[in-house]
Amino acid sequence: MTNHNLYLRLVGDRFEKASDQPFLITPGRRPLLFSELDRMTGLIAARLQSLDVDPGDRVMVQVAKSPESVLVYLACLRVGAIYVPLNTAYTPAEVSYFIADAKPQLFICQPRERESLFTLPQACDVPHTRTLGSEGDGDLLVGIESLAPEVSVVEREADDLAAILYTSGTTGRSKGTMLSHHNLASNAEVLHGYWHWQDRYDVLLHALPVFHVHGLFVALHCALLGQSSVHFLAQFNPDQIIDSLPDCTVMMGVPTFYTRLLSDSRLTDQLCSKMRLFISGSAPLLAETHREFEQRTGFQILERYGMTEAGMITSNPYHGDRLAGTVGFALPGVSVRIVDNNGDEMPRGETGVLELKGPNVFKGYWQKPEKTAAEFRQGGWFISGDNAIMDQTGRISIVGRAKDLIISGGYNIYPKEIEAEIDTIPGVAESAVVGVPHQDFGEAVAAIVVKDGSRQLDEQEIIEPLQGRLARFKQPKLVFFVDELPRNTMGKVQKAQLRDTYKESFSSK
Ligand code: MLC
Ligand code: AMP
Repeated sequence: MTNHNLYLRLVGDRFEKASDQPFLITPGRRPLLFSELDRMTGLIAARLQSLDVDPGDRVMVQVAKSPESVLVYLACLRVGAIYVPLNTAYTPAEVSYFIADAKPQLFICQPRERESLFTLPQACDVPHTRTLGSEGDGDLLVGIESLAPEVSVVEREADDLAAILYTSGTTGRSKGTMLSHHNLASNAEVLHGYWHWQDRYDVLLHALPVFHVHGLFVALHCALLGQSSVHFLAQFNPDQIIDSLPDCTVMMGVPTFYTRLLSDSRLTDQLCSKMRLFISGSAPLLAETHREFEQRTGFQILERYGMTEAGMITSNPYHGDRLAGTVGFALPGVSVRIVDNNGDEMPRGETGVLELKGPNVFKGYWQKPEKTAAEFRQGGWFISGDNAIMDQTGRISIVGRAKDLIISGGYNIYPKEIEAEIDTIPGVAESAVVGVPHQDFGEAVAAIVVKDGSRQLDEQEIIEPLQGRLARFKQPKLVFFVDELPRNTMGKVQKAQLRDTYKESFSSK
């Protein structure tokens, strides 16, 4: 049998001759070298095995971005475990749901979170818990050097799962997106080719979080396939970005990265003299940002479109026009069509819902066969929930969302989840949550609340009870009180009308 383990494609024995080329360069720390990857992941694999992590077991992590966190991901692949990364902003209440759903064999959290997380009843059922800090501290790696490194790479079939990433749903509760070794390998290989990765030459500027598709798979897989050094920054910090840019050739970011860079006078074409490619995705890039960035630096940002369930789906071309406001063409091997509500294909140039098929499309939602079935049409087309137009040449523009979703600074927020929490607050009759334009985050969360008249309520009294229940980035940045919510004749809340009413809310602040 061919071993389809993604680890073999990404690392394997490819770096035996890499000598001392740095892989992850982290400010203030010794770089992690390519030549160390095999041994280090072998040691961590041995630690995972000593904690009874078997192939197919889930390893859930909620840890700071660090070279060690990447090594843990690769070691999980190596032993055939399923990697389940969580946003570090999630509260213990949110984490508790993920633990109950994924039932991990091992949960790894930040040292300072251990106390609060492990008072949760769900956490008590996890066979093993360990900690990992941003400097590689914590008990996961203690004494690791004395272990005999695992030398093998567990055999995996193409469809075996490599990772589960949680995405919220329109019904509120998050679903685990099951991604196979082949889903991830095929997408990585396509991107490496499509973006003309320059092996052993490119240097990647990486300031994204590593618990989502963008920072974890798109960025790191390209770097590993291309044996590229990576400036691995804990988060988006303008000073560190400005310091790193002169040494880098490729940057990947969400639109907020680009608008923040544009507001920094230190961003010049000279600073970018070694750069060859700026990539944007995860949220719509304003045409104005695209234009201003080109004027300032001479670079046309390459915008691509993707989602957790399918990795990258379309991309503007490397050579040829990178048109502002479009996300380019279906990637090689990926089929895209635009359909109406019945699944009938729309004529070119007309708006419909984007559907897709290909080796990148996920294996379904973890233990939710009905939810999975509902997202696929006959013939295996996955319904993206994004409204799009395809022109005569096959070029795609994303023009809105059929799904009720807010994208804020590249993070997805499902209104239903926030509304459900607000509706439990005494004095609230009902609420509607919408995304409204925000200069920094693209969209930000606004809550429109109807009181039940039983008590006085102000903005703080809505936000305060959400602390500890919802991650900060999901909490409303503005609250409005109204007598009633606008509804259509079917009784459905008119979110479009609310978005329109409050569209200037942040610009007037
Ligand atoms: C932070 N905050 C946010 C926020 N990020 N609020 C709304 N939306 C966000 N995205 C809040 C914090 O809770 C805090 O609130 C305040 O804003 C400042 O926080 P911060 O930590 O200083 O923010 P910062 O580090 O500047 O982070 C902003 C950011 C970050 C945009 C750089 O959110 C980010 O890196 N986003 C990228 C997300 C990403 O990788 N998405 C890819 C998904 S994959 P307070 O009240 O406490 O002050 C995907 C598929 C695909 O979508 O196609 O790629
Ligand atoms: P996620 O669920 O985090 O994977 O987010 C996926 C969603 O992000 C997609 O369904 C789109 O709505 C949105 N998205 C990703 N890239 C782009 C883009 N370039 N332009 C517009 N929306 C995007």
